[in-house]
Amino acid sequence: MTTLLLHLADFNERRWADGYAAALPGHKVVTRADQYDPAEVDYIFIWKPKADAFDGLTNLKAILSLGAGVDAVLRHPNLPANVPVVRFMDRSLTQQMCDYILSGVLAHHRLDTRFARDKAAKRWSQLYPAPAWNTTVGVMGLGMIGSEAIRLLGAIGFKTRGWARSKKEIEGTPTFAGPEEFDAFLAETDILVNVLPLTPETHGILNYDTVSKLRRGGLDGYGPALINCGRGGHQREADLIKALTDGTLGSASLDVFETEPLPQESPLWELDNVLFTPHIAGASTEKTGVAFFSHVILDHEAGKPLPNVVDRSRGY
Ligand code: NDP
Ligand code: OXD
Repeated sequence: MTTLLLHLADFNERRWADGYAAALPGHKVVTRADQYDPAEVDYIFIWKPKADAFDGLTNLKAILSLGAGVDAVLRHPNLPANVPVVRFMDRSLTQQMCDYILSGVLAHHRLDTRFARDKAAKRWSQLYPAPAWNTTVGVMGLGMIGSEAIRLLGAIGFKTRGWARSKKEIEGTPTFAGPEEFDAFLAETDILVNVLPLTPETHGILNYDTVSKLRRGGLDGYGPALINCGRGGHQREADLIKALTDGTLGSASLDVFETEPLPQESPLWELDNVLFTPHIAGASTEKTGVAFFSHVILDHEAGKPLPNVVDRSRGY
């Protein structure tokens, strides 16, 4: 009998287990609280794996990651070698991420933090934000999320440009590839959106030097702006605080942080030009997660290849 083990750091494993049991009749679904033989486990479904996550799992066929970003999985010291890692990704997660990006782009383009400051000061100060086509949004990461965000941003009038590891062809959007084209990508960007995976190459990429290279003078003089919904490890928070304070950055939307939850003493809580969310830009629900991975398991048992397999050498 096929056995699926659930290892979900801060989620209710029992509820997910009930969902899987209903979707996978004839399978054994266990949680860490149950009695089971680790050597019998075929699949492990994980989120933020703890140190002992893979102990004794000698016959694993696949590691199923609830997170679309697999940085925490790949840096696990006891990650079994040669077992494929499959990451979650579906239309609803992509759409949620795009909803977050679009709302952030519109907020910065419409100078929301500038008007919020005026409101706090009871200041009536009219200024009419320019139309969307005056603003260029540069998207870092042109995978599932970044490419769809570019399509949707273009549809509501924004100019777009994109940056990835390899060259892409996107109609109507100039694209840039690799470190050698990074500065050219930044130079005409008014709102920088980060949806990269966190890898050794992208760690700390949102630093003072990067944001200093963004176009100045856009967003009616209140830019440039940054939106980070990739990972907290992408941003150097001390640099961003400096940039948001000295005017190098006009405003930012941050969904992810170097340390989560964001520590109480972080100055980011106080900055009135930062739109804050607690890592909720996108997520899978029990419904979407169980639907996706139960199909993965059933298809794999029927001999079909695993989808969304992570390339461990690239880190995503
Ligand atoms: P994909 O794997 O589909 O796409 C990743 C993109 O990043 C690719 O275009 C890739 O380039 C590019 N990339 C990777 N490394 C580099 C590099 N060194 N330099 C330049 N470009 C690079 O990922 P998704 O779009 O599905 O997701 C992206 C990330 O979003 C996830 O890894 C996760 O961290 C984050 N996320 C955050 C959520 C939240 O709630 N805040 C929810 C879901 C995801 P190439 O195309 O050339 O390979
Ligand atoms: C993810 C996330 O990577 O929610 O899926 O951050």
